[in-house]
Amino acid sequence: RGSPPPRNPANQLTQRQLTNLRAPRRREARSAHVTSAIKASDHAEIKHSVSDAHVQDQEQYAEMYARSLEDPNGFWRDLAMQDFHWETPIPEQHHSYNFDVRKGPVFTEWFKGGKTNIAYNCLDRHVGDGHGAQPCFLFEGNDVGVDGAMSYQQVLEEVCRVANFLRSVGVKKGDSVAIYMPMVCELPIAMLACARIGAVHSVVFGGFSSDALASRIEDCKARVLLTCNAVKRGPKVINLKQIADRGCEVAVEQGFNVEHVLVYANDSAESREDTHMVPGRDAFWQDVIPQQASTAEVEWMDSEDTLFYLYTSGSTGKPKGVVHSTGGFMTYAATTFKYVFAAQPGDVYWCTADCGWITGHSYMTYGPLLNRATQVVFEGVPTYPDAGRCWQIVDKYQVKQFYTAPTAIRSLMRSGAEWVTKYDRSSLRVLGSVGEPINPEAWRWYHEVVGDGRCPIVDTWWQTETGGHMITPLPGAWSEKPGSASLPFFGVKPVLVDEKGQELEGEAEGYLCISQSWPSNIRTVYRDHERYETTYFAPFPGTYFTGDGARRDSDGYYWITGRVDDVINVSGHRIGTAEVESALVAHPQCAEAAVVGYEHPVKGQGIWAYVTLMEGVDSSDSLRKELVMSVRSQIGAFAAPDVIHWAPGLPKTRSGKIMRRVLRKIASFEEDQLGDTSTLADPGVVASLLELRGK
Ligand code: 6R9
Repeated sequence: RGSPPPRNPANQLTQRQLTNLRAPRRREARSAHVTSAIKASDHAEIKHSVSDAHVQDQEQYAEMYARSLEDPNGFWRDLAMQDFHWETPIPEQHHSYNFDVRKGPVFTEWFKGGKTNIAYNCLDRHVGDGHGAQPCFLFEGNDVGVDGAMSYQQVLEEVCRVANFLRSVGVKKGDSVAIYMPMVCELPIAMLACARIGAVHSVVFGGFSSDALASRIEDCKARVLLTCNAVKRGPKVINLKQIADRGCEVAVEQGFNVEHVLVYANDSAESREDTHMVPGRDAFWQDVIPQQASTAEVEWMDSEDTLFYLYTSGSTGKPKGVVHSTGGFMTYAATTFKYVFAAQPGDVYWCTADCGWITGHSYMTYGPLLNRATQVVFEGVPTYPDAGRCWQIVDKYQVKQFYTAPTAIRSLMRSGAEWVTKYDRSSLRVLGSVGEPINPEAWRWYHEVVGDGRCPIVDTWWQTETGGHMITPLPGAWSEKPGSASLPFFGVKPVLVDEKGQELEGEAEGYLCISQSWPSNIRTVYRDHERYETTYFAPFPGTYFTGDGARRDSDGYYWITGRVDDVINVSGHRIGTAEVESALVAHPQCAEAAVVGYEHPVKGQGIWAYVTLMEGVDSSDSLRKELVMSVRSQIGAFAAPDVIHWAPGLPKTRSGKIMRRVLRKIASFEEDQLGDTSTLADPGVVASLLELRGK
């Protein structure tokens, strides 16, 4: 294994790769240099006052927070009963859990015995209260001028029709349904239709490849797939149906058969006549859904019945199917939405996330509708047709709360303030950030340019596994510090621990864990409860381990320092290094691969792949492209490595473990800080990697 040091010019990093690397690097929010930059800004506090916020000051918060930890059973029962319809009321005692692996199996129950339905609470409840005519979705297409609106009444009727269709093809409570769609209103409608009949949705982000789709379909055994013929993203047309068809074929090769495919015809991207349909399996949404009845019986669900699976990447192995249940998720998503966005019924809210990720579940589909918001559904990308698109949409719909990822802020920031200031943003009240640490520079631009210094920034830290916001400012309730997620939400008890699991008090930096159950914590990993326990509960017994590091300052504010495991966060997308490595090694000429993250000026982190070729194989630009292609086809374009670094050998310990720390230092041009390399089996490897990287 391993080829001799390559000699041709193609071996070095390409000019393009180098140009990407040489872009100014931001160290503020990560790595060792970070702490001092952050520390210096500890005192740069900004305080807003928000007249209609639900929590007015830190005193009120402290009181509610204390009760939420002391009496979780009562605190959350009161909120859940007061805000939602329960067909069977929640029993007085409804909550129990065990987070301690030493004391037996880990489990969580909230509102157990209460029966409800989340789709009913999102739609029927508001329509029944006389709000049927209120706009529910404001659709903004990829191309300027393509738009539309749907009222709560219309969404309810469409959800019922889709629910009836699903029932007509045999979907019952507890069955899995896969959804692979772009950001059109029919995507949240499809999710709500599943929830209405008790089917478990598994949404697969539209950027995933056919292989990734197939493995998710196969893992959750979804016999029904809802998809779309095509979508326009900026100037590009993406043929989703072709990818979905291939995904179904791959599933069949793995022994699993998708029986029904419902295809929403997105005529603005591709005409129906051009869409390939499989007779007996496929039907167009527009042909079969209008024929269904516009009312459908609700399936009353026990609070602990599963609402959805969402696959997410971890440090090792294949993606995990994160399981969320009905009542806890509903209550927590709705309550966080209300408090964190200072939301009032009827507010116009816009989250740029895709429903394929958790943010699109909690803060697109469910949280806003549970609070009767009117929300913008945007099919396109923030930079098309130009860098002013987001602010044009904010202006057009008079958006009050805007929620996006730091990567989008950084990319828009580069285009200049004039794209922002030419539009009216006076409707904005709260600006949110999610997905990765926001560097103070981007924070200030967001605050000063986008929000004219008027709007609080809610930097919300949370995860697929947590179901909702965990550490976040509440608008106006306390001062914000650029780059800090600040304080825990109700019911959340963060702890910082050292490597030995010792809890650290006061000002400290360590591994971030959560020591009490909150209503929407992950219930299990689908079909792998053991993996659930070993990943989240075994590392620091008695707590849920987040995989993130954090620092707590003298005011008790938390500063998330990023993942401490082998997960890379590219533009807010979680990518497991092991997944990318296995996609690279699947190429017949690749002997070994090791992937690390490095700082990227726009994406937050980029993907740097070290590749060792098979004996006798020469590196070349075309091989580089094939390797990138291999990742695109097995995972998706968003996981494509930014850098392929030819590696005659990888730095390993004598026991054969790859020293990723060394690879990270080389990728960040910090070879002066390699640290102790004396345990390397072959110390010469480092020099040859540096030579092949260039200066
Ligand atoms: C919601 C979501 C989770 C990981 C998480 C952390 C990072 C998310 C953040 C943040 C710093 C924030 N993350 N929000 N880091 N500040 N405000 O993104 O879920 O896709 O599961 O990613 O994202 O590293 O562990 P998910």
